[in-house]
Amino acid sequence: MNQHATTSVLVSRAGRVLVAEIDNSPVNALSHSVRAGLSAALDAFERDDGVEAMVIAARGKLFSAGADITEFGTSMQQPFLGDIVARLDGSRKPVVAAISGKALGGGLELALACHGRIASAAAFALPEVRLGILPGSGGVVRLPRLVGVEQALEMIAEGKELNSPEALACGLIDRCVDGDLLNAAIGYAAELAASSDAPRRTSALPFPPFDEDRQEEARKRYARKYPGREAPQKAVELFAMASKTPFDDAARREYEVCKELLTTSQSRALRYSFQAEKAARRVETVLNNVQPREIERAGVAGAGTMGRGITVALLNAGLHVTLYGRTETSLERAREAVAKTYASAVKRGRLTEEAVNDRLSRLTGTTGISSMSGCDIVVETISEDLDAKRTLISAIDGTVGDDTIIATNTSFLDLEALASATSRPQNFAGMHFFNPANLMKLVENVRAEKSSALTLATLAALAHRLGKIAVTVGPSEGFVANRMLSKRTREALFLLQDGATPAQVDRVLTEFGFPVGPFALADMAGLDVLAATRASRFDGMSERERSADIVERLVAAGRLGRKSGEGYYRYDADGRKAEDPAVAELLEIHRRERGIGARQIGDAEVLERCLLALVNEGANLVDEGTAARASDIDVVWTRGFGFPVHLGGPMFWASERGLPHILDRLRHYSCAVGEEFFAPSPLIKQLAADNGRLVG
Ligand code: 3H9
Repeated sequence: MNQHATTSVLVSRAGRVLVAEIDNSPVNALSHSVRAGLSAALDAFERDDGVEAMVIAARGKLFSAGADITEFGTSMQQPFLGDIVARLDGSRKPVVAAISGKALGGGLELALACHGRIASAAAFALPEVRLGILPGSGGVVRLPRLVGVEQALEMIAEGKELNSPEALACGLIDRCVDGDLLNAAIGYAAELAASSDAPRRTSALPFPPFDEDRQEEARKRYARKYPGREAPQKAVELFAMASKTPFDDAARREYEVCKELLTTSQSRALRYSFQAEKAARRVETVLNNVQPREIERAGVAGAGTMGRGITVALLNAGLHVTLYGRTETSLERAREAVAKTYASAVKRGRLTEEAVNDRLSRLTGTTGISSMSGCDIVVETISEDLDAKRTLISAIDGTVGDDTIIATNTSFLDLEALASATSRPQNFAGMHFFNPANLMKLVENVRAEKSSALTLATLAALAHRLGKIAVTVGPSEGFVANRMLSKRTREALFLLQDGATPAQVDRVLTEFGFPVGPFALADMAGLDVLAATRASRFDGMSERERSADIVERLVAAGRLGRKSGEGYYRYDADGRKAEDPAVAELLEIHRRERGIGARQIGDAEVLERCLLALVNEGANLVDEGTAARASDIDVVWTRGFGFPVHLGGPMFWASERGLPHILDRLRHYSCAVGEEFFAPSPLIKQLAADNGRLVG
């Protein structure tokens, strides 16, 4: 092939087919240089009578990640993606998209405007909604014409991803190939050119019916599933409009809506979150050109709930796993739990039997710690008992190779006390998973005093490989996640003392957007567990905090949370919760004994106190360097505790309100609740004085 490069697109000829390959590492984003390259390729294609068809393909690991997110908010340079897409659609000669890896957002829109789509094993999605926007270059007006309204809505309003067989089955692509994609695409393009039929334009297909009942049903569904989110609702509106509007007018409206959505605070928050997650992955030490170590064999020491979840996560990522359990019985139970997780994935159509067999074939169980000897990493994950952990870690240290990394999945123990149980403190760090570890996206990687850059880089890379977002934090009691959570929990308890009810606090926070309120969450975690945590922190607690012994009283009354059918709430046999007058009475007695008069507390105060408790502690964590950057805090809260991502996270939320206002409110609650709980963080004081922001 005779090849020349125009900007970020390589153009070549294969017989009478022009081949344009996008080449814009790392993800073939449709940056200006790509758009200019595609435009030039189209010029050549239209001009040259010697070519009768064109293929758009891509170099690298994926077809295209879509519009270049870094260009959002800048003045976009022509040619626009919409112009290119319109030219493709209208071409009198056929164009085929050859899709490998992933076609996302604008990348998929490019393919939708072609006259044929052929793919190897790939994934297809319009994830714009995750950025608070909607497709703006024909995704909304074209996709439903190919795959129907329901499938298109799921993809556009929810960001659902399809794989190649699914895309083939619903008509999104025309062909799927196992072998050489580019050659197959060239052959397909030549076939289309040889046909006497005019190129098949998606725009010429009818928009499927979308009647008012279905619109209403979709609106309600998304209001339930994505409360407070604007873009999914807008998607329904756009579909309704496109179903009764000529194609070109509808395409123009789609673009306008995309631009309008870009200016909303939700989109700003969601785009900020995307950048925050990207930043979190940049462990400072990794920036010093440290290449992470290859990890293929992992050990999991501890076969309890966390160990099982971590095992599944590692197996899913293609690793070989040796799972250590103390007894054959515990190991057997863990094996059954892992198999059950996979059986349910098969039942839900998420995994094939073959894929499960492959995963299970990579799992070895053992009751002998010496079986860990060949592991590249061992994650210790037994219960939070310092001595027991030290003993196990020391045994692991004695059996594995010198380079092996040992990570501990502790959520609050002193890392140095654990590191000192090894002869390799440089190869030791915390890796704090959240339950259920195979599903929860967040991992806190915790730097111990002597953890090497290589160790931290390797843990960050491993978390990424597991499909998780890792935030690397410094040691501190509870690290970032649990330290902040404990402050919110404390404030929620104070609110109960002051007169709020568990149901009110939970309702206010779920209305704000948290999936679950603090008291329902406490019932899930187990009140005995929380009482034990409070007991372990008792010495460091203030008088007021000690006196808020509501959890202890509930536990003494036999209310352990969901597992005993009673906690802050009462649960029926189906697990449905209801308020319990016995809890109201227990709170009343508690207040009487403490001499606290209950008062009516407004919802606004409940919300403000819970959020400010987070914001202030988050700022302290940044100030003292436990969190490397304020945006890491937001990643922890959006990914770990369901802080509504369209509000950015506590640091973004505070920055949007303005730090002078936040400082004002902290001072207000310092007086009303107690100086020691709301004493403004020095960082907030300083930023308020400078009119600065914590993030964004
Ligand atoms: C859109 O298309 C709008 C249209 O409708 C048109 C409107 C008019 N742009 O995640 P990775 C960076 S909206 C710029 O580590 P992976 C990423 O930040 C767009 N940069 O790799 C990272 O940079 P760094 C809709 C992007 O293999 C590097 O590439 N598309 C973009 O784990 C490597 O990424 C999306 O929302 C981008 N579009 O995953 C796709 N995408 O090295 C969002 C990535 O400096 N992206 N980068 O940190 C993704 O889902 C994943 O990044 C992807 C690769 C699956 C592509």
